Amino acid sequence: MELLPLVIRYIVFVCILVLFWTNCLASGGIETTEENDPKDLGIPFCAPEVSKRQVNGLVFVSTMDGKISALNLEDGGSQKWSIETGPGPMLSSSIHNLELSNNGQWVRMIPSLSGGLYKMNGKSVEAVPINAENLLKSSFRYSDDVIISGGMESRTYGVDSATGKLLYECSMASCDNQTTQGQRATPVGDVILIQRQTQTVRAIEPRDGTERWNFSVGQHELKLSPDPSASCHDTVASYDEIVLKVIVPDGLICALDSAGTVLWKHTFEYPVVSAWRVGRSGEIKGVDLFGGTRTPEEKIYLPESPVLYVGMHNKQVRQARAHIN
Ligand SMILES: *[C@@H]1O[C@H](CO)[C@@H](O)[C@H](O)[C@H]1NC(C)=O
Ligand SMILES: CC(=O)N[C@H]1CO[C@H](CO)[C@@H](O)[C@@H]1O
Repeated sequence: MELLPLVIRYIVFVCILVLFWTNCLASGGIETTEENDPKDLGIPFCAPEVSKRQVNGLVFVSTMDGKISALNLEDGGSQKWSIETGPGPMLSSSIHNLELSNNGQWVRMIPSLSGGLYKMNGKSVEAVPINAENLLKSSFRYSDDVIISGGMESRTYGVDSATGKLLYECSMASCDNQTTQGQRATPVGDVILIQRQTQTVRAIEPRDGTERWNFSVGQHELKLSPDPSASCHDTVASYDEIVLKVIVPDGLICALDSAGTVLWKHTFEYPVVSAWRVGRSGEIKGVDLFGGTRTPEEKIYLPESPVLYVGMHNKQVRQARAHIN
C-alpha cells in the first residue's frame, strides 16, 4: 500500500532534478531564478518618474565575427556599443571543404556552433552522432589514421552596460582588469556578463603531424549583474510592446510595434548568432531567432522561418536554408 506514493514521490523528485539541470545548463550556471524577483525582496516603492532603467532599452546581439553589440530599442535601433570577444570568429572550419564519399554519394560535414556535426548531401541535412566534445575525449578510439587535438576554451567578459567599457576579461590564464592604473574599475551601473565558449578540433596525420581538417565553433551566453544601488526595479517601464524579428543570415534585426508596423531595422555586416533583451524583472531573455515571421503589413521582406540555418562563413558569407528530414 505504501509503495505507490513512494514511487510517485521518486518520480517527482527525478523530474525536479531534470528540470533543475536543464535550467542550469540553459543559463550557463549563473542563476537568476524567480526568487530574485525584486517584489519578493521587498524593494521599496519608487516614484514613477524614476522609472526607465537604461539596460531595459537595449537589445544585445551576437554576430558571427565574434562581436557583441548593444542596440537602442528606442532611437531607431542605433548602436550603443560593440565589443569583440576572442578568439576570432564564431566559426572557422576547413572540414566543410572535404567531400567524403558515402555509398557513392558525396557528403559534406558541417559543424554547428554548439559543437555538433551535421552531414549534408546537397538535399538534406542529418545530425552525425559525433560532436567536438566526444571527438576530443576519445580521439584514439575512432581510427588509426587520424588523431584529434584541440580543446574547449571559456572566456568571460564584464562590460559596463551604459558605456560598453570592458571592465575585465577572464581567460584560461587569468582575469585581467582592463584599467590603465592597474586598479579595478568600479562599475557604476548594470554590468553585462558575457561568456564565450569555443571548441576547436584538429585532425592530424599521426606520423608527420599534417593537419587534415579543423573546425572551431563558439557560442555566447549573457547574464546581467544588476546595479546594487538601483531600487526601482519593479516600476521599470518595459519595452514589451516592441517585438523583435531576426533574419539570421542577413544580419538583420527588425523592431515592430504591436500592430506590426516596422519601427526600425538594423543590419550587421555578419550573420546573427543570438540576440537577448532584458525582461521586466531584470532577467536576460533570448530573442527567438526561429519565431514566426509573418507581419500584418508586409512592408519589408520577411521570409518564412526555417528550422535550421546552414551557412558558410569565410571571407565572404554565403548562406542557404535547409530543413531537417
Ligand atoms: C583551419 O584550416 C584552415 C585552412 O587549412 C585555416 O585557414 C584556418 O585558420 C584553420 N582554422 C583554425 C581554427 O585553426
Ligand atoms: C590588463 C591590466 O591592466 N592588468 C593590470 C591589472 O592590475 C595589476 C595590478 O593590480 C597590473 O599589474 C596589471 O597590469
